[in-house]
Amino acid sequence: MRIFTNPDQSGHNPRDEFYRGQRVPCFENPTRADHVLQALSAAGGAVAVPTHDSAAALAQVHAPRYLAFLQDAWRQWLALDAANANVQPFPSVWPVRTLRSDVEPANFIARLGLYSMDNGTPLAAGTWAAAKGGADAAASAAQALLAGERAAFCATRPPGHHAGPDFMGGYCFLNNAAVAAQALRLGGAQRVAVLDVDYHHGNGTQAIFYDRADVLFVSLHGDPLTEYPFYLGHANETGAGEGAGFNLNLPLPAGTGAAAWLDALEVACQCVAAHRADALVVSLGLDTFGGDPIGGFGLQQGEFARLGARLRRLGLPTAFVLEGGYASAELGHNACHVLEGFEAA
Ligand code: SP5
Ligand code: ZN
Repeated sequence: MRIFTNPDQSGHNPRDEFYRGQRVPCFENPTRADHVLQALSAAGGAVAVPTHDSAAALAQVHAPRYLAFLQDAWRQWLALDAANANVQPFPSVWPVRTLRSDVEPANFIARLGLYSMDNGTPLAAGTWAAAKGGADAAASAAQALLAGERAAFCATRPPGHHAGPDFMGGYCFLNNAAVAAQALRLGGAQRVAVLDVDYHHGNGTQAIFYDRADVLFVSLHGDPLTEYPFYLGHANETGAGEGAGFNLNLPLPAGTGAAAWLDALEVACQCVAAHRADALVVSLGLDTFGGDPIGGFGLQQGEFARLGARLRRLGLPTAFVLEGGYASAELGHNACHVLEGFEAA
């Protein structure tokens, strides 16, 4: 299977994030992609740099003013004060209910709040290049499938599934899975399914496709009543307008073990099969691993192999996109187990 890297991933390297009022080193860091790449290439994956530009798909899944902001944000931050090169900007105010989000403020931190869903998604000097490189990897995986390859894997970071039409959040900036799905549509796929197995609900992907019937979104994740992203991911979110019936959420309580998780996976896969899609995009979060520092499920290597094998049985051209997973040292092995399960089935 072709493994697309993101040559610019390590430029997104913010120092720390907030955790219970303290600053702690970022869970989402460059070592993650290094571990995944090392393990997948050791297992015989054909490593390749991105071959396609994601610009056309990006313009259809994200708002122009959000893309313009993200691309220029670090320059704007430095323009406030050259000493900001060593300072992380964080939003501190957000346009919640009753406040206006249609007017872009002139103040940089206010603009950062407008385009963020949380204060847990730090920007760095290389954020745009890294996010764009990941989106290009996703577009390249889509092209590989359109050219007839059975599957492709994007070993990229930062992740993408929390990034919505016009906001960043949950360590995500550009929605790689949505880019892959949209690139498949642009390349002629009539129907696409996105299956999100990250521990956290893929609120951004859901939002991007919520009123569309051509892209099905199915997710199994920690119950948002207690788990990030908290404000989306409930079972009664089923799609709107043309997209009614094309969104399926399977929230599971924190602490859910392998058996119940595999049962939910079966429900999710049957929904994907019923969509009669031309291609599948898997938002592959590995923070469902029992040893993950921020996820609350207990999956082990065997379940990752079973996940891969079950996905294979769907019989669809499949693009895997790495999302979360923060047990860095084990991340590569867990990714390998998914792909070995897929390739052995
Ligand atoms: C892509 C992805 O997995 N994003 C996750 C973003 C989660 N951000 C909030 C992290 C808060 C950490 N909470 C730790 C709870 C430990 N019990
Ligand atoms: Zn996650």
